Amino acid sequence: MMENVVQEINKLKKEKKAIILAHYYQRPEIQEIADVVGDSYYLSKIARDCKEQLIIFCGVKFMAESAKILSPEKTILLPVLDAGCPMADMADEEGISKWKLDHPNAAVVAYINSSTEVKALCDVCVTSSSAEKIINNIDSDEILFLPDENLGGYLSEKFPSKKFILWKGFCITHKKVNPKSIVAIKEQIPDIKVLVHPECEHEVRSLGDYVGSTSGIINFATENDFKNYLIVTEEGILHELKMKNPDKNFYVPGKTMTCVNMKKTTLEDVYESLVNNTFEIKLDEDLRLNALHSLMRMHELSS
Ligand code: CIZ
Ligand code: SF4
Repeated sequence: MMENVVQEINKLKKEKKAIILAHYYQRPEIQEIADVVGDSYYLSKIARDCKEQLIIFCGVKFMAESAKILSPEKTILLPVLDAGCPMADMADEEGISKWKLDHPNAAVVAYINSSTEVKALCDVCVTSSSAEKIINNIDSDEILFLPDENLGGYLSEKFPSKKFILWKGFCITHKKVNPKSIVAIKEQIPDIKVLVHPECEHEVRSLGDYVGSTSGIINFATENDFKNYLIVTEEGILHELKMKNPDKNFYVPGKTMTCVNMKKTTLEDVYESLVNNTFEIKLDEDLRLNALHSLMRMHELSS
């Protein structure tokens, strides 16, 4: 059955001249059928620049919407309608509008994990792999950062001369890490390198030998010669890590970290999406234009 679906997907993809993009947090079998696997920054670039006019975006809604914002002429399909990001849902337009009134001189910086409506209210977007470079290029000394309090806290430590005011959102997957489980593994394997995503809480980040985005974590483990790594981010990333580093050992902190929303997309969903054009991302044009500015600035300030 499984092999059949893969064959059908590949056949339909050719017929329809489609490209399949997958985030590092997707299921291994989805990463395997994808044409490109990456983080949200890289995937947003590929979606914008690829020649294909039909994009199957295996990820969560804000990623597919970001692709649509940048490439309105392309058809963007999200195979699972309710693959969302709970963190993105933690920032609401009304609250942000009020926040902006309270801090009229601040630059409003949105993690790309936010809705299109919220992006439309912000000055610039960042991803975890591009945030430092972009914030370095922002003139303003006062920054309203949303929705992730942990990534914002991490960035505020990197830029002590800037004043960060943080929205109180968080990722439910990264919040679950128990720092004690990291300490316990370090006791068992003293030479292990701890690689942590900045969506983790401060106490967890402070135990990291390296803190960075998914692509940063993959690069760190691939470019260094250490043997053992503790990977403190969503487990989907292990697929790429093991493929690139078959001779290294990867561990997880206590319980496996799984994002339920990222795991919703199955091969059958991708197949259905190619057959039925489901689910097409459609955005109101005024809203899209209002959100476009912050994503274009992300690409400008990070290149
Ligand atoms: O930016 C992304 O793709 C996410 C959600 C995580 C990361 O660090 O790459
Ligand atoms: Fe959202 Fe966290 Fe899932 Fe990423 S891992 S999509 S931030 S809930």
